[in-house]
Amino acid sequence: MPFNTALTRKLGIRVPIVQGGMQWVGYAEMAAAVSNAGGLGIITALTQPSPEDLRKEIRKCKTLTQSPFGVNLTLLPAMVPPDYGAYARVVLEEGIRIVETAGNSPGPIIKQLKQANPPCVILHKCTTIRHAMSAVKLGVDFLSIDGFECAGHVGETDITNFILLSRARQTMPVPFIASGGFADGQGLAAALSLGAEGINMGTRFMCTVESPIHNSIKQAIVDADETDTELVLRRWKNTSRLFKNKVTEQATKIERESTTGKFEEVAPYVSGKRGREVFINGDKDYGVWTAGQVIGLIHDIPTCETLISRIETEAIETLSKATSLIVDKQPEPDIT
Ligand code: FMN
Repeated sequence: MPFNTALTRKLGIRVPIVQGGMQWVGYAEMAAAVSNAGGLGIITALTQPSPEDLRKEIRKCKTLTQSPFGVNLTLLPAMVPPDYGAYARVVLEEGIRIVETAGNSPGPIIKQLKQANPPCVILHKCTTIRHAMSAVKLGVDFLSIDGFECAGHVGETDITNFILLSRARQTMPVPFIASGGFADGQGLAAALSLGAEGINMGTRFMCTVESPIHNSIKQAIVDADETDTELVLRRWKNTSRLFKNKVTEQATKIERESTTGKFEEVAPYVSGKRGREVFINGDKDYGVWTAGQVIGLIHDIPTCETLISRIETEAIETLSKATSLIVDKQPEPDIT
């Protein structure tokens, strides 16, 4: 039974589930598996070393799925920033018309993507209502509201989705999806109840058969519980939620104890290169890697097809059950 929300209609997908951009995970195989299962798969642009490599990855994805898929462009502060404009140009030249944007100052990129004919549908990630409002002014089509539970860049305000989603419903003039902490159909039903048009999942998709990371890391997620993440880099106002391991323990110790407060002291511990190695060598303590509190809800490694159909069924059952709680007449009390 297909869902009918603003998200499914706009993107032409069956189930209102987006696979969020994931550095070193969001390759063509991952995106295609999600899209083939009825959700929206997303290739992560910066996982590709150059815009031309992104072109190849997009072309590969087209051979793996006939269904719509998108590209994530994450704009993060860097000493030598990537040529975002060139990545965006490739996205447009390859006919991609769904883009997930995230990070700082997305104005110029959104403008470039919106000038295409037809213009791109933009899903923009925000962790605060203030940022969401700025994104609305830039003309985004959907806000992807990332609660404090989420994996990766949680922002600095620590507001969880229970508040953020309702604030978005109360104040946002554009539709939104819920991101952070979702793994099952009960979560999807809750997000829809709070006014979202669908959900975005990252960590849950890392832990699927098609996710291109070492099986030991998927097993580490299955074995973990919701307390096994750690917030790192708050001191530098770049807070990231990571899987708690030996390296995050060392990094947070330096963060607490450093007398200089120089980022250089912690930089070797939070290196993205070592994080990438973790996914290849399967050693969960080799470097830092991103995961959300939702690891506590993940107990298996299904295919994307199995996962998405299960979420679909659970959401339908949950929403029907909720409807059945409304009755014509107040029942007799259980306690006599
Ligand atoms: N979000 C981005 O916008 N850009 C990224 O490069 C990115 N990399 C991620 C890498 C990993 C391994 C994970 C788990 C998440 C990443 N995210 C990134 C965040 C996800 O797109 C998504 O917003 C987040 O995972 C939602 O929270 P959840 O993990 O609780 O589902």
